[in-house]
This record gives sequence, C-alpha cells and structure tokens, in this order.
Amino acid sequence: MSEKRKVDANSKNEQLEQFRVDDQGKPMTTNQGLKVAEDEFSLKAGERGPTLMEDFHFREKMTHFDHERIPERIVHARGFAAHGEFELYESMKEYTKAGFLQDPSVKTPVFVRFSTVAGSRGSAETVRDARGFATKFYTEEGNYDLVGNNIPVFFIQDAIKFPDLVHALKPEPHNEMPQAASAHDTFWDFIANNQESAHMVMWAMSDRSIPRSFRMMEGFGVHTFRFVNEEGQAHFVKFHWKPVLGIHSLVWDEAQKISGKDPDFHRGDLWDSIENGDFPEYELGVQLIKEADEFNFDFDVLDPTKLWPEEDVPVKIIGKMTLNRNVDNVFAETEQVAFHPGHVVPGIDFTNDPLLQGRLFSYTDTQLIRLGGPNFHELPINRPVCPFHNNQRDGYGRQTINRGQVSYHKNSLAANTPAPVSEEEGGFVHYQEKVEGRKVRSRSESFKDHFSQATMFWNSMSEPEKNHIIEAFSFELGKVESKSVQQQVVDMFANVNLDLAKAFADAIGATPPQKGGSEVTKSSPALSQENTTKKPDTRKVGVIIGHNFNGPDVKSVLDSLKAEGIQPELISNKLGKVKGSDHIELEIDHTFLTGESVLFDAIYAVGGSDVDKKFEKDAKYFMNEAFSHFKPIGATHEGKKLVEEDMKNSPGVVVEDHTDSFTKKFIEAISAHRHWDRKVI
Ligand code: HDE
Repeated sequence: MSEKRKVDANSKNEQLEQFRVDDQGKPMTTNQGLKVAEDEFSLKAGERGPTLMEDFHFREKMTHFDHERIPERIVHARGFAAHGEFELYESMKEYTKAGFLQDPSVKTPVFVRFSTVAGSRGSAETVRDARGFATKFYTEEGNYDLVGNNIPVFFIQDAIKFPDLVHALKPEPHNEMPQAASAHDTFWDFIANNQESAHMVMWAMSDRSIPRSFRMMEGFGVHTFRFVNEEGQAHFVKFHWKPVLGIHSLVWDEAQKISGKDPDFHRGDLWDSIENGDFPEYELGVQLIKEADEFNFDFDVLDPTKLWPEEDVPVKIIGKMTLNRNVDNVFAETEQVAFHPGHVVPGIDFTNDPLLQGRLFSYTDTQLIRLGGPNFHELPINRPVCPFHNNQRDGYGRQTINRGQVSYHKNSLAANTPAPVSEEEGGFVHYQEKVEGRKVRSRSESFKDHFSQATMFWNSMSEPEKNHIIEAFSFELGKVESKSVQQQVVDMFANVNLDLAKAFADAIGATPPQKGGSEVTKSSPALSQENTTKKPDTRKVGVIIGHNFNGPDVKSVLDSLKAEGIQPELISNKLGKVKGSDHIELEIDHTFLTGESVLFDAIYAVGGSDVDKKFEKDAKYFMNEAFSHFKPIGATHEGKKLVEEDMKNSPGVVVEDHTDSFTKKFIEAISAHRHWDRKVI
C-alpha cells in the first residue's frame, strides 16, 4: 500500500516542470486552444460601428483580465520568495523522528517567502517593520512549514488580540494613512494599552526592523514547538535561522530614502544575488529544553513575548538552507504559496502557546478567501512532493481527477481505503500531553512580566544601537498627534529603562517619566548586531569615476575587490565608457541620476582629471550622504579631491594612493559594514 517517494533537492523543481509553459514563439490561441487571427481589433459592425456580443475572443480576454487580482494577504502582503534546499549537518534522531531531520545525506527542497507585515502589496520594502521569514520544506512525509519572523518574540500573548493589533497597525480606517508604517496614533495607542507588547516594540524600534537585506537577517519560529522522538519523548524547541553573512541593518534616514529611490530594494537584492550565483545561506539552529525543565526558567516557555537567551539555552546548529533558484512567475509561486504553522510532520508538534493555538485556525481560513476555495493545496507551489490521498472532494477549481466509486471512510467497496496508518507506518499521532483545566478566559500569572526581557534587550545593545532605538522612538512618537498617547508610551517605557524613556520624552516634548526604571541587569550579548559575523562578500560599492583616471591602479583595485566577492558598480555623469590611462576603458553602470549613495554599501571615489564642476558637486553629494550613513568610503588619485577635509581622518574613510595598502584597508572597512564611531553632525 505504501507509495513512498524518495525526495531529493530537485524533487519540487521536477514536479513544477509539468506545469511550466513557454509561450514564446507559439501561435496565439484562446483558452480553448482555438488559434486567433487578430488580437488588436475587437469585432465590430462596420469599422466605426459597435462591438459585437459574439466576439468571444474579446470577451474571454477581458473577462480573464477583470479577474486577475486576488485579495492580498491581510498581513505580510508585500513579499518575495525563492526556491532552495535544506541539508542537515547531523541526525536529530535523538530529539525528533521528523524524516527530513534524520539523514544528513538527504537534501530537502524548500520554498522561502520573505515579507514586510504592515504594508500593502505595492508598498516600499525598507520600511520599519518586522519581516516574515516563512519556509516550506517539501519532505517525504508531507509539507512542513516553519512560518516565522525576523524578530523572536511577538506583540501579543493571545491570538484573540491579533485582529485588534492589526487594525491598530494598518493605515487608519478614516483616511487610510499612513501606508506601511507604525508611526501613527492607533498603533501607539494599542501599544500603551496592551503592555505585553513592550519586548517586541523594543525589537521593532531597533535596527532589526530595517534590515540591509533579506540575506542578512535572522529568522525565528517564535513559538515554542515540540520535538518528539521515536520513543515518544518530547523536548520543547525553538527554531532559528542564522544568516551566514551575519545580521546587518540600514540606518533610518537611508531606509526612508531607499523607499523612494528603490521601493523594490530587498527583492532586487535577493533576485540579483541568486542570479549572480551568490546564493543566500542560513543555518538552522534549535534551542532545546527538556520537558522536565519546563518550570526552571524565569519566564514561561509558552509565552510568545519571551525568548530563551542563547547564553542560557545554546543554539545548536543542525543544518543549512541555500536559496539557489528564483521563481519563474511571481503570482503563480510567491503569491499563491499558502503557509500554515499547522503543516507539521511526525516528530514536530505544537505546544499550548495561546498565540500558536490561534494561528493554527487562522491560516487555512485566510487561504480560503485569498485563494478562492478549499483546493489551494493543489496549486503547483503548494503540492506536497509525496503522494496524498483522502476522501476530500470537489470545490472550486478542483484539479485532481479522483477515480473510483468510493469517497468515504469507512467503506468495504474499496477495501476500506484510503486508510489511516499506524504511527509506525508514518501516521501522525498528536503528542499525548495530559491536559486538565477549567474553561477560563484569563491570562496565566506566569505571563504577566512584560518588561524584564524588554530591559534585557536594551541592556544587550551597544551604544550606537541604543541611540538608534532612542531615535526610532523619537521619530515614531514624533508622528503621533495625541499628546495623551505620547505620554502613555513614555510612561510605559519608563518600566523598561528610565534613560530611554527620558530621552525620547525630551525629543517629543512629553513630560519626562517621574517614576519607573528597572532592576534587571541581565544582558544577552547574542542580541547585539555588534557581535555578528562581518564579511565583505556581496557588498555593493559605488565607484565614482570620470575621464582620465589612473587606468592600471584603478583596475587593480577593482579586481581585488571582486576577488573578495565585493561588487563594484561604476557611476559617472553619463552612461557609456570612461577612458583611463594605458588605454583602459570601463563601462559605466549608473549615472548620478540613476544611482544614489543609499543604494550602495560603500563608495570608492576615483574621479578623473577631466571632470567638470557639476561632476564634482554631484560626486560630493554622493560622498557626503554615504558618510552621514556611516558607510565605508575610499578615495584614491583624483578622487581624493571629492572627500571633504573634515571627513578625511574619520573611521572607515580610507584615502591613499598606494594601491595594495588602500585595497587592504578599504576591504577591512567594507567588512565592518558601518562605522558608528564616526562623528556625524
Ligand atoms: Fe501570521 N498570518 N498570524 N504570524 N504570518 C499570516 O496568513 C496570524 C504571527 C507570519 O509569506 C496570514 O497566509 C495570526 C506570528 C508570516 O505567506 C494570517 C497571528 C508570526 C506570514 C496570519 C499571527 C507570524 C503570516 C495572512 C496571531 C511569526 C506570511 C496571510 C495569533 C512566528 C506568510 C496568510 C507568507 C501570515 C495570521 C501571528 C508569521 C492572516 C492570527 C507570531 C511570515 O493567516
């Protein structure tokens, strides 16, 4: 009876292949396959007459167009996705029987969708927001979805509050403003009146919510799940994705400017990296707590507003995911993919986290409206790569042609099949947790500490990170009109840290908090981006260059940067070629009009002896902006003139002509990402 199918890294791709169509070079037909003779003019009674009802080609084309749009996701509407594979480093047999976590030689195909939460489908990507990080593993035992965020905790503790949270966060209903932003009255009113949000707000106001790239952010399963092994023993588990390139962020001013200059900044970055063969990689980590230790922590393991400090519960790295293929069609794949935290496989189970419990209901429900009916699992992107059989039938858009007379269980006419199978044969059996209790609507006492971990997060930040948090609060609350809401937020965050609350109270003209402060001194160094991996790989350097540059030297610098995986792109006043000495010519990628310093990680000024005043002015603007965003700046030869005097001795600014020494120092400066110790006024 068993139809076991061997899954390998290419299984999903092979499955998708049967649905792919190439239209290029083919005759045009209607959807019925009829060849079309004319597609520019509708059928009319006379050249200047009315269109005729019998024009089936016009009707079909227009009707299909009229129905092209589906409802966008209520949250996470703006997203971008890619295919890839997951490889396991070591068997997790001891903890879970999940098939894809047993054998390190097996590669599991995955599909990952990254998203912002608040904005609508066409909104900008570098807004201040949490990012979704949803992974579908197409395993031999069915699809397993890890539907996480780039922040390890959530705003609320109970799913019943999710509609309220989202109503408060989304554009305000009376005027539908602001788009893709939390900097408005209703959001902060919700926060002040639902103080369990304090910890996540600290993350949202930190650099974590303005990532440099989807490739440079962590992912978290947020909830506590259960691993269950073959013997039926369970561990509590939290999931982490750790980006191999480290965790890096933009600065707020830069993020806002990118929103205008390139609203597709993050998807472009992901797309290009994959096209260039710089495949994004993330290691999968798990934190494990024995069931017996459930109550040995100063937080409740079921509370989704709490993380498990990595110093207390180490993250065990168990595998790596590589994203190596872009989608063929964004609608068919990225838009129609349907994730669900309830898509689990044997060996992975739920806990009673009340946020998770509610999510288990919401995701199927939302797909029914979004994807138009109960057959969304048949869409190519959602199909498991293993066989699936049951007695579910019919509904809009049904594709499977289930043969036979029987569509019910139990039966005798089909030998009582399809039949449930035992746990030993792979049947999913829910973890038999003993549950007992009165039916109550209340919050557990153990969920009532809303501030300790918010303070721990603050304590863990470096000075620059703390300043960014203060600036973020000052910006967001500066946009809030209600004085009362502003004051409530100040008073709330006095419970996290008095200096923080005083600082942004001052910036927004609120009354400094009179009482508050926190006794918590604990910090978790793993939370600071200061301690992350720093590498130059895939960093984009804007090279400002004009005619008559030093050919051999510049070519040597550019070659060395490329050898380190850095991507130089050339900027000048015009497209075309620039000429240097020794007959070296280089092709320009951007002009000062189409390229902006905010779109680069670093700037290298080469200049040229044959550039005019306007070139110098545009170049200096570029350089000054990059400087104020703490970016590495390099200058050699004529480019040195483009660096303002007061910038020259600043950290991360490398100005010299000796090519080898320059290159070495500049690459070091690029690896550091940003130079926060620079004085910027
Ligand atoms: Fe979601 N969430 N969520 N969420 N969520 C959705 O499902 C919901 C929560 C997350 O790229 C929706 O298909 C409830 C936490 C991601 O397609 C919806 C609650 C976390 C995505 C929904 C939460 C997430 C969603 C909207 C509180 C991090 C995008 C469209 C109980 C662990 C997935 C959809 C994608 C999407 C409900 C809270 C992550 C409405 C009720 C916590 C990454 O079903």
